[in-house]
Amino acid sequence: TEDGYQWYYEGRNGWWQYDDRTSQDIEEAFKKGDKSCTILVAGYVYIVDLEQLVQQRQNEPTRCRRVKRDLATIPKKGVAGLRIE
Ligand code: V3L
Repeated sequence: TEDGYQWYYEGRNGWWQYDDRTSQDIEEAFKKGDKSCTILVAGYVYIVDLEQLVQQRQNEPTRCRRVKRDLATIPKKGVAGLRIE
């Protein structure tokens, strides 16, 4: 985002940055004070719970990952599954 923050979801041993568009959508919901935000990932609907700070696939609550808002400059695994190397 413009103020240098991004949204991340948890991987096995680090954090993945959301793709830019999704990160912007989550940020918009966050700034509005929404409790949750619906996103689409590879054809699946996920709910980002902005109070619990988790994302969950709709109707599949076992598919749950922590999420966080942090500086764009933190170490990360990559963006939306594409590794940085
Ligand atoms: N953006 C992109 N892909 C996602 C997202 C998202 N917000 N959420 C889930 N997936 P689940 P390591 C992740 C993918 O939670 O080695 C990473 O992006 C998810 O991809 O059970 O464990 C990597 O590509 C997974 O492939 O619904 O850190 C991959 O895991 C699939 O959706 C491995 O990362 C099911 O996730």
